Amino acid sequence: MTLPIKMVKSIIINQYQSKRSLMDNHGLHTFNEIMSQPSVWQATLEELSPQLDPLAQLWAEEQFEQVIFTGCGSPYYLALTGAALFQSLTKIPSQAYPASEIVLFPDMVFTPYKKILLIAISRSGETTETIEAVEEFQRRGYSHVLSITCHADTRLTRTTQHALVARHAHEHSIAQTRSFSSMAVLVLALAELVSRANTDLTPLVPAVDQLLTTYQGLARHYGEATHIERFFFLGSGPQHGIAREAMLKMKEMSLAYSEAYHTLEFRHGPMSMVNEHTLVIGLVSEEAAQQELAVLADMRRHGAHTLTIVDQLTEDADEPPNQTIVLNSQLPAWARVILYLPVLQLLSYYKAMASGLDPDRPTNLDAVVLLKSLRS
Ligand code: F1P
Repeated sequence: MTLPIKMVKSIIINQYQSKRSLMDNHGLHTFNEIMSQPSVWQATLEELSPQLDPLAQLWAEEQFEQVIFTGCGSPYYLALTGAALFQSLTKIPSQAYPASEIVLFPDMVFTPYKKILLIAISRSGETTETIEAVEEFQRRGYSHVLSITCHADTRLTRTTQHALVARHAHEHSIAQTRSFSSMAVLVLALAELVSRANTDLTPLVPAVDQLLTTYQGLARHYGEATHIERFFFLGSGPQHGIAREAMLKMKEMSLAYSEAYHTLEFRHGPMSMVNEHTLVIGLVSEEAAQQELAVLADMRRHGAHTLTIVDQLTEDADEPPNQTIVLNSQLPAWARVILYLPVLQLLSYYKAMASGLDPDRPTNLDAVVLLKSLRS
C-alpha cells in the first residue's frame, strides 16, 4: 500500500514531534525531584513531632540494647549511614545489613542482645527482601520494628508497629533522590531524639537550597565533561553510606563507571584505576579532614581531577577552590551528613543527560524489586 505523500510527511512529523517531546522530557522528573529537596525536607520536618512522640515513649519504655538498620539498594546505604550515626551519638550498638543478608544468613546478624530494635527502610514499603527480613526478625521472637518509608499504607507499614513516613517525598523517578534524603532527615531526627542532642535540624533547609543554587553549574560542568570517564566517591564514618549512594546514583542514571570506598582505603589498591580521565570526589569529614584531604592531594599527584566537599574552607587547605563544594551548614558534624549528597545527585543527572540517557528511566531497573519468597 502506498500512502499519499502528505500523509507520509505528517506521520514523519508526528514521529519526530513525539520523539522530540520525549527527548524534551528526559530527566524532567529526576531534575524536579532533586531540586524540590528544600521544600520536601521542610515539609518532612514540619510533620515530625506527632510521629516522633510515640517513639520517645517507646524508647523510654524499652531501653533497646541494639539497633539493626536494614533495606535494599539506596535504603541499605542509608542504613549504613544511620547505623554509624546512631552508635556514635547514642552509644547503643548499631549495625546495618542488606535485608537479603538478614533473611539468608540470620545467624550472622542476630546477637545475644535481648532488646533489639529493627529499623527497616524502604521508599515503596513493598520490597520483598525488606519485608522478609522483618518477618525473620519477628519469627525469632523480637517484636519492635520501626519502618521508615514514603508511603503510609504499605505491606511494610502493615507488618510493623511503628512508622516514620516522609509522605511528601515519593517520586515518579525510579532512582531515589528526594526519597532517600527525606528518609535520611527522619533518621537524623530519630538519632537526635534518642541521643537528646538538642539540635535544631531546620538549618538543613536553607543549607540544601543554597547548595543546589550555588553548585548546579559545577555539577553540570563535571557531568558534561567528556574527558571524565571514571568517578570515585570517597567517604569515611557516617559519610561512607552517602558516598555509596552517590556511586549508585551515577551507575543507575548515567551507566558511568563509578565506585565508592572508605577514603583511606582508596590508597590500598583502587588508586591504580586513577588517571587523567578520573574524578575523585571526597566527602571530607570534620573529624578526619587532614587525613582525607591528603588522599585527595595524592590522587591529584597521580593525575586525577578532584572535587572536595567540606563544611568550611580552612586557611591552610591546599585544594583548588574552584573544585570545592562548601556545605556551610551551621550544623554539628553528624547532622550535616545528608548535605553531601544533593549536588552529587545533580552530577549524575547531568552525566546521564550528556550521555543521551534518560535519568528517569534507568536501564534494567524497576521502582521496586518484587521476588518470590527467598525462603522457598
Ligand atoms: C529499593 C530499590 C531502590 C532502587 C530501585 C529498586 O526500593 O532497590 O534502591 O533504586 O528502585 O528498589 P525500596 O525498598 O526503597 O522501595
